[in-house]
Amino acid sequence: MTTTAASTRRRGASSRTSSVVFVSASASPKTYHGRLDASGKKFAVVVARFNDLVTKLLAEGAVGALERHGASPADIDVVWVPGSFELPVMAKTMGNSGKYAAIIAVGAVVRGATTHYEAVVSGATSGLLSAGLDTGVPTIFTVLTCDTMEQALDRAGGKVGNKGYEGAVTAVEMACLLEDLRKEGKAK
Ligand code: INI
Repeated sequence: MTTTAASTRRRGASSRTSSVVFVSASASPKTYHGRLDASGKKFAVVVARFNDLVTKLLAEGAVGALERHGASPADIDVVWVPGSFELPVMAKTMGNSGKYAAIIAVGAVVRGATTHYEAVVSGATSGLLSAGLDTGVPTIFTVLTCDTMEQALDRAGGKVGNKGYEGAVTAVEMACLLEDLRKEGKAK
């Protein structure tokens, strides 16, 4: 927007109050939005086997979303680990391979079924955050943390959608954003 003495007057200010003319630069910021194009990129879906009634559905949702956005099935690796606590080490080591545009970590921790709910949740949460930060590979947190199995199933293709699908869309968006920024030397 350009501010001139005339426009200041139109807004009701006296022309005597200011003799300064402000002219702002008209260039607009360059804005980046992640495209949703998974073609030509490799993705890993790392899935916890614990509560696999739920995680199988989340993983299917994730793979479905990747393919729907253009990923070739041959470019998707699905790796099963014992539980959510094991997700971070796998995400980190696979991320370090440099092969993947993003990693989707899938798990389901259900409070009712365990006394070490907090330990598993906090290990998975902080571990996956560190994995992403350490590798620079978007590491998507698709670990359900629910009070009951019913709540988990609701989020695995039930009435609250499929969080695996949503996680994979986030992965594609982040992968495309980083690709675009790296092309311009704006991200490493
Ligand atoms: N792992 C889960 O992914 N979800 C759970 O609900 C869960 N519970 O209930 O204990 C769980 N435990 C296993 C854990 O992730 C590790 O595999 C185990 O502690 C060995 O490191």
